[in-house]
Amino acid sequence: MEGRRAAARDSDRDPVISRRTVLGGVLIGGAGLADIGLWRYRSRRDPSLGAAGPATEPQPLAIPEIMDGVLHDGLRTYDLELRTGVSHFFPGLDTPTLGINGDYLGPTLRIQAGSDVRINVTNRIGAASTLHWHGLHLPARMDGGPHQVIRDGETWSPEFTVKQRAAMFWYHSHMVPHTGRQVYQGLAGLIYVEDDETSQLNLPRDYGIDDIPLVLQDRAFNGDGSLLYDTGMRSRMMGMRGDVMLVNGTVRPYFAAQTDKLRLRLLNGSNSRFHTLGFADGRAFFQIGTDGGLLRHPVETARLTLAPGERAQIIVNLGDGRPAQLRTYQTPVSGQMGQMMRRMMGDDLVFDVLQIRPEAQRRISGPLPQKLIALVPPDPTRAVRMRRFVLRMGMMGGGMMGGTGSERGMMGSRGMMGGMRGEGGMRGGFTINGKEMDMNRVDETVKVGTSEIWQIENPSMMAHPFHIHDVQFRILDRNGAPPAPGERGLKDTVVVNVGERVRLLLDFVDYADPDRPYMYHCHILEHEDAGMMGQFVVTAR
Ligand SMILES: [Cu+2]
Repeated sequence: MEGRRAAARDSDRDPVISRRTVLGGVLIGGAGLADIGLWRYRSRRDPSLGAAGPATEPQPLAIPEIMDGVLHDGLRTYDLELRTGVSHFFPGLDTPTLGINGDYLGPTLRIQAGSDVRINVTNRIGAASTLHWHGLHLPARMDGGPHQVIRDGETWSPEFTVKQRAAMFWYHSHMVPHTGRQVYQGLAGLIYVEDDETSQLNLPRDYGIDDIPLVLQDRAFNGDGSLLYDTGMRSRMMGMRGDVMLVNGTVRPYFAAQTDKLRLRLLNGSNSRFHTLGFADGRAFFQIGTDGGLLRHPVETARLTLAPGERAQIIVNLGDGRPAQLRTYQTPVSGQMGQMMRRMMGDDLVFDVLQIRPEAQRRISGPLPQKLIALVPPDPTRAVRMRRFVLRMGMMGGGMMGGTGSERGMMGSRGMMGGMRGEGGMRGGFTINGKEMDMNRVDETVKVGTSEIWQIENPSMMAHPFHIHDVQFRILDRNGAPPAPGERGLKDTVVVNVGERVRLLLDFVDYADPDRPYMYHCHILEHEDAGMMGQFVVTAR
């Protein structure tokens, strides 16, 4: 679905104003090309195709194939192949893409918790890549991070035990400094972990029927239909953004619901754009899960913000039989500077995500359980130490929101136009604790069997989603205040807003390996590629 501006203030200059219709009292439009933002990305389409591009008819939502693997040598075995492909996001236009066992994205791996698995990953994309199991707790050498490179033509076969609560995880390329480009082109897929505790709950669980995965990705396109991935300074700094929303690779999807409740498993699979979700008719829904598991209780809400890398599970009630339009809204930002940055980033675009069409005959799902899973509140007293992580952006994005004198001094020494590395090729700017990512440097060493508090601080001018490999952590507080109810579950990615200090509690329960590091990084992929990443090892006590 084409992005549109949240405000209609420029509608009279909008060449596609005639496409706008009123649905559920909310202005829905095909805008996206009419651009007033200073730096906003927009697709470059062939003018003969019309201003909003060729695809304006709703398409059935694509559901990724589910893959249960086969038992082989006592291991549940999954075969994945990274491929080049051609996708048809718009009728009559070929889009070269990357996919896993297909043209774009990959199958959903369904795994029972406790299983021993082997995943054979064969790379046939013509370039080196990796596949990282985002959110899974496993040995560092199985993690699929930047140290587990799979060269073109090779197969990598990690084996590990799945030690998770039931949740939706995902896998994606982690091929620094090309992670942003490879994920953008399609190297990502989902993992469903099931367990007995969650399976006993009365929750929708028919994959593709009432348990629906939704991978949200904004993309920009060139006039010939190819993906537009920009490596210029602006996309390095703000992260790559587009004006077309793909949901499981579908432009403007609809879904015919056969049940009166839907469980939506949402992944923000965008490179950099935050998505704040809600329904056009204002209906509330229940959040039941976070990144790494279910919540203790359903949390009723009308809005949910997901940063890149974050997941959530929600239950939508369709008992009234009315169509429900899932869409995005502006993500709240604070202060005038935040507003200005948002305009510059094109962050005032909002999107239709999914049109849900309840069928006349619907299966009754029964009441939503009031209690979900057992989850004890995090206990910070068991932490043996605290570590600080200060996220900083170079150029105009850093150091202007406070921080210590020495931090400002460091900014000054880099200069306002220090340049950046990553695909853009330049260096400087994106740091954690003043350091850019270095594959040959271990930044932190933690002891197995201990718990720690990690305090993530953001003195930069943008919110950053901080992702930590190896662990599912808990959020203790944000600037001293307890986390929102929807964040009180297991997390592997946490938003650190401008000026915030977020404290996390991490348990390092096993898998000591002094030689192979895990990563922690910003999940804005262009920031990660530019150096906002560090490495830690877990060592024996
Ligand atoms: Cu970032």
